This record gives sequence, C-alpha cells and structure tokens, in this order.
Amino acid sequence: TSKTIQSALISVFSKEGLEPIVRKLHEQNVVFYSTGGTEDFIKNLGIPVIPVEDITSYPSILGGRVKTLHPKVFGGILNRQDNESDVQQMEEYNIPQLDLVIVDLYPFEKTVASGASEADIIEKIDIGGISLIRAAAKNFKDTVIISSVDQYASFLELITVQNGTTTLADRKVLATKAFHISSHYDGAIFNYFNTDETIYKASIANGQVLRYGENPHQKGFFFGDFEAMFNKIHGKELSYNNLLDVDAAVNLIAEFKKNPVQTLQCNDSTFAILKHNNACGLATRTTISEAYNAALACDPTSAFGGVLISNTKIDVATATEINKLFCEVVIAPAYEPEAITLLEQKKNRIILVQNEVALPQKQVRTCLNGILVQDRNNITDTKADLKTVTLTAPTAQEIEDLIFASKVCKNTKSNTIVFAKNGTLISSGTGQTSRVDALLQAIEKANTFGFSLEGASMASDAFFPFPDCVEIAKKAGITAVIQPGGSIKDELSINYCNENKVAMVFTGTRHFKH
Ligand code: 93A
Repeated sequence: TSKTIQSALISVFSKEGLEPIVRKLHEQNVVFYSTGGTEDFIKNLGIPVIPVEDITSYPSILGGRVKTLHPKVFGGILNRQDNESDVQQMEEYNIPQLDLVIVDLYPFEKTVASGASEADIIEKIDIGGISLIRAAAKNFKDTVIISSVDQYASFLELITVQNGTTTLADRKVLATKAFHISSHYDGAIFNYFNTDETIYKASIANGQVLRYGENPHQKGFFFGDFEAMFNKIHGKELSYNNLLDVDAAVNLIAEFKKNPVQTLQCNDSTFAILKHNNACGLATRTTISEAYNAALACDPTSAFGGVLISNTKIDVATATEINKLFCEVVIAPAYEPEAITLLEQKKNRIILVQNEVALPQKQVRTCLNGILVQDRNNITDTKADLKTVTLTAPTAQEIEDLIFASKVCKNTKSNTIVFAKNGTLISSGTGQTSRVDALLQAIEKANTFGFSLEGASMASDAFFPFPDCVEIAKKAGITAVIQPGGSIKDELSINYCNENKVAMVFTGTRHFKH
C-alpha cells in the first residue's frame, strides 16, 4: 500500500509556500502538470512542467472557468490501479496517471469578507479545484491529496522522510482533511447564498423553523430529531424556550430513573417542575400524585407556566391535580388513558411521552466565532463517592437527602445552593454570581414558602472558598452538607462544621452548569 509519487497535478491560487515542495518533488523525479498561473510559477523556478492543456487538448476556456474539468484529468486521478478495466481504459484513452494533486482553492471567504461585488464573489466559487480535491480524496487508495497551504510543511517533511512515498494511512488522513476543506468551502458558499430561513430549513435534515427564538424579535430554529425522543400527543407547537426547558427537564429526571442501582429512596416516583431551565419543585414519593403535590408545594409561584416531568406513568389522580395548574409542558414515560383525556382539556398544553432513548453524550453551543463541544456530565454522586470530612457523620436519611440535593444541584445553573429534606427539594439559589448570594436566595425562598430548614441538607455545585457559607447555613438550620471539596481553605469550613456538629461530605466532583 506504500506508493511512490511519480506525477503531480498542481493548481494553486496562492503560490506561497509551494517552492520547497516543488523542488523536493523535482529532486525525486516527479513529473509536473499544471494550470496557467501555477505553470508559470514552476517554470520560473527552472523546473519542467507540462501544461494541463497538453493532457486535455483544450485551452483554458470561459475566462478560466473551465481549466481542469476534463475526463483525461479526472481519469488520471480517479482510476483504480488494481482494477483491470480501469488500467485498460487508461491505455485506451491515453490518460496520464496523476499520483498527487495539490490545490489551493479560490479564496471564496476572503472575497466575501472584502466586501467585493456579487459578480466577483461568484467568480471566486472554485469548481475545478474543489472537484480535483474531492476526486483525489475519493481515490485515496491510489492518489495523494494536498488540499490546503496549511498542509505543506508536514507534507514536505513526510516526502523527505519517506523518500517520496506515502502509505495508505497517510493518504487516508489527507483525504479526511480534504473532505473537511471541501465541506467547509461549500458551507461558506451556502452561508453566503442563504438569507432565507425556508432554504435553511429545507437544506438541513430535520431543521425546524420555530415561531421565534428566545424573544419574539429573534428568529429561531431547532436542528434535531424531536420525534426520536418524544411522542407529542397534544398541544401547541413547542417554542424555543419550551425546548430548552424540556432539555433541562429530561436531563434532571434522568438522575431519578426508577430503580437505578445505587439509590435507595430515589427509586420511587419522582416529579419535577422546572422554570427557566431550573427545578423549582422536585420530590420523590411512593406514589406519583404525592410526588407531584410535594413538588408543587416547593414553590407554587414559580410553578405557574412551568414544565412538568415525571419519571413514572401519570395516573388520573396526578392528572387531576396537574389540571388545576397552568403549565406549558407535561412529560412522562406513559399516561393512563383517562389522564390524557384530563390533561387535553387545556388546548395549548403540550403533552409529551418520553421515549426510552439514551440522551446525547455530547453538548454543543456557540462560542465567539465557533462552537464549544463537551461530554455530557455523566457523573452522578453516589453513596460510594462520599467522603465524610467532619467528626459528625451524616445520618442515613441525611445521606439520602445529600445525594438527592446534589442531583438537583448538578442540573441547576451555577452558582447554586440546594436544600433538601426527606426526598423533597426545599429551595435553591440559582445562577448567582456568588455562592453566598445563592445560599441567601435559597434561605429566603425556603422562608417564603414556609419551610423549616432545621435538619435539612445542603448541596453546593462547587467548593466553598471561605467558611462563610457553612456558617450561614448552620445558623439557618442545615445539619448536613455535600460539596466537591478542594479549596485551599477547606479546613476552615471543616473546623466550623466540627465545632457546630454539622456533618460534611466531599465528593471530589464539581458540577458547574452554565
Ligand atoms: O474556475 S475553476 O473552477 N475551473 C477549473 O477548471 C479549475 N481548475 C483549477 N478554477 C479551477 N482551478 C483553480 O484555479 C484552482 O483551485 C486554483 O485555485 C486555481 C489555480 O489557477 P492558476 O494555476 O491558473 O493560478
């Protein structure tokens, strides 16, 4: 599968950086074929080069629009050297073998960015060059493709070290890079042409035009396969914000799967209510209607217009309760038929059956002029992860509540503090710029809705840089704390807990969510 380069077709817009490669290949007795400007460049180096017109017996025509687009050129690139009929046809039609193709495309994006006229931009849509790249990449078994100036340096090193030969693996890597270049190039052309959302919709699989984005003056689209994850049985079209809440809801409820291996109490029925992507109510009980009522009691004010999610089939008793609330979306793995009839009474209410499919393992968002991609946060703190760092150990119930609180914490916008007791979310501080603010917000919310924090457990998404949080929490009634640990001042928080008989456990895992 190692092949020695004996011939090369070079057609580059920018001639920069080409000279050392041409000289090295010449040393290695490579025969050059080339297009107009590139041909002049090679000739000026004093190196022999055959004009591509000699292969095609055609001049460059239509102002250069058709230079290399010819069966003899593409035959030289695309022929399979282990295919008898290909080999025979190469002879029959007198097609020269082209082992290597080097292309630097017309600078389409630069031309757009320069504010050039449409006519100038159109002329910078490379047709022949992109075809050369795709053809050579397709035939990587026999052909080498250098598709960008960025690849020159490593290619020069490769042919120097390997004495003009390439391996199949080398060629496949270069083909991959080539398709990256060609897809990006066509993507840029598409972006230039596309100003209309309907074309956008039609051109991307499963793209869905939303009523609007986060606000009515913003356009919004969803690219994904909603139907793979849900069966929508009732209600209006989902909005951009609905989709974000549904995403937050399914990630949250995934922590409370029925009968997971490690948890005790949380294997029961769990119901969550979300607003603005954060949980404002969540509870685990033996029946789903009890769980719903407890979740609603957590913060009935925020629950208005919320997104509801259950880890269990929704029965008539629960649907009857839900029906009293104005809510945007209800999600559950299943519904009793009469529960659906009840929930459908509100025309707009969206009712979703969540299919049993795995959640995506990668998360993507825009960042500056690109995107950020990360793995899904798949760590859920379990009993086994807890390291008690205080003299006082958490009780069995507190351990349950700490893990429960930590699961909510992980799925709440940072900075966050979460209070829980007896399988119920009491309150949380969400998306604050300081941890103390998150804590104070959680305390105030608990007070507002009439909860006592006496004996409650607290979770923090990140470590405490100072002992202030445990001090404030203890004074509010908190008796057990879960946090990652790892601050250089951990000792101060631990000392305070020891002096005040608060139990604290470290998990070693931070759960930021932004
Ligand atoms: O106008 S094209 O799309 N038609 C072609 O047949 C063709 N073949 C190569 N442009 C074509 N090229 C491009 O010409 C190459 O991609 C490269 O950017 C440029 C090199 O032209 P020259 O060697 O004349 O400077």
